[in-house]
Amino acid sequence: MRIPFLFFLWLLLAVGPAVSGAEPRTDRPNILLIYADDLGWGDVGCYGSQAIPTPNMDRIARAGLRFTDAHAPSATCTPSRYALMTGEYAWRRKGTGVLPGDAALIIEPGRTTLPSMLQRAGYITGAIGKWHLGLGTTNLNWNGAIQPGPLEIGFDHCFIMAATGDRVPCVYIEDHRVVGLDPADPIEVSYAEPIGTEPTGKANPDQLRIRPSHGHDQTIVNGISRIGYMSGGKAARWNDESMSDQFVLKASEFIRNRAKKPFFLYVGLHDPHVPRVPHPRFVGKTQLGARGDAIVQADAAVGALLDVLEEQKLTDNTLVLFTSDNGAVVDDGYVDQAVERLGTHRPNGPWRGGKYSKLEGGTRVPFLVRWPAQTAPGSSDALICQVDLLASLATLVGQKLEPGQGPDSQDLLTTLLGRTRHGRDHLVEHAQGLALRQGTWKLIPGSTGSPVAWQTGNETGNHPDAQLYDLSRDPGETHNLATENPKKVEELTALLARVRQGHPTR
Ligand code: NG6
Ligand code: CA
Repeated sequence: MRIPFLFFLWLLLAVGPAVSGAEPRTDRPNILLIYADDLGWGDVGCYGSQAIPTPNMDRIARAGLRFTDAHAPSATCTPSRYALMTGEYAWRRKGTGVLPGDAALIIEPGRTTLPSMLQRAGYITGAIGKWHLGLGTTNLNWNGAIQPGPLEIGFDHCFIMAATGDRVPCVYIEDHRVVGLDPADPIEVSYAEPIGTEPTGKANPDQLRIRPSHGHDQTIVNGISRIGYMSGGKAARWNDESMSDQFVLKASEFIRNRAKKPFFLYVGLHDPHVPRVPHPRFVGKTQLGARGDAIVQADAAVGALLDVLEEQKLTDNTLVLFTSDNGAVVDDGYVDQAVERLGTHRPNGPWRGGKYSKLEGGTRVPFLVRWPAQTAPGSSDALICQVDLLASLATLVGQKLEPGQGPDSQDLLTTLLGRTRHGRDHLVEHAQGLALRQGTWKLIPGSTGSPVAWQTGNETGNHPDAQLYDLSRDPGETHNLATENPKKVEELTALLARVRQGHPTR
């Protein structure tokens, strides 16, 4: 009896922690997920951009895999990030559209998320940069403890902006507190009524250094009018020019201070989202004005993070993922020379549409994967989506997902690591309304709604008639085959209806 008991004890000590996930396995890679904001497929050198130097993004591609048919889950930020974190298509849930800066957290604490799954696997997890998934519950007091937020859905640490660069409150939040807040100058935020006595872009255009082209005419912070009103918190307000450096600094600290555990670090870059206010050292680095220069700044941030991995001797065993939350937009609300100086540059590459669009440019984004210990360099045309990261990384770290967890997330680990070219069978693309990809077929059901997204000039893909494209022959979605091929339209319409009705895609 003694020997089996001792053997049992040994088994428990040796295997138990690995099974329960309490102790990290040393063979698991660190995971660095860099998520750019509004960066288009065609903006990156290794995807063919000639006008914007991106040597560091290209550096990831040189030693890794470059995906050409990878998608953000939606054509705007909040729903893409929601799906990335939860493994569920955002359009299944109400309230997952672009959020105001004072929105409540839209992911229920306790739910299985990308960070909570990795936490369970023994990872230390951090979120730095853009959040835009809401904070707190209703009527959040920005001067107290800001929760629930990232820390309640699986991150051990965070340093974030609440929403976007163009939305108030223009302050950083570290864990549960606004950074640098003077209690004598409390912050108030409103998206309904003007608040306090601060100048607005609408009433005081003379005080602006960048004019809005549409919207963006409320409280002025750092010479730029934003969406929403805020008052107070003067000492805590961010400086747009140093935002990228600030995120790099915090992300670098996180990597350097990691405990003896593998880490998962999510870095939401702000660039090249509006307002585009790169640090002076990047101004004029391209001929494209602020948008091009902001991409050079994003590239420098990527380079700085890769350098920290190098310095910490973590390059070989860190899985680096680099992608963007939606396609590109040129005029997204400020007059910043992006339109005038675009020249022949095509921010969305060969794809039609862009941010806000059901056409390919809405969601087809750069997607790079590097893990020198495991991936051979190359490129892949497999159809993949960021919603798949939850299930794929769960497999990587040996975590099981129950059927309801990450219901739309498919395990494409072998695809991500370049061991197969096989990706998804089909994917729902989401902007205002849905579209469906299956193989190289693309269906956009007939829809009302504007053909162009506000004053951005980006085509939305809305049209009263159904559109059917064969991307293998017509990547630019110019030749509608719907009348020629009604059977295909019917087949894809039925498949979209099944997925929409909750047919699990995992
Ligand atoms: C739009 C804003 C746009 C941008 C976008 C969200 C106006 C007129 N336009 O409503 O500037 O902020 O929301 O972008 O307000 S995202 O990348 O966060 O989805
Ligand atoms: Ca975005």
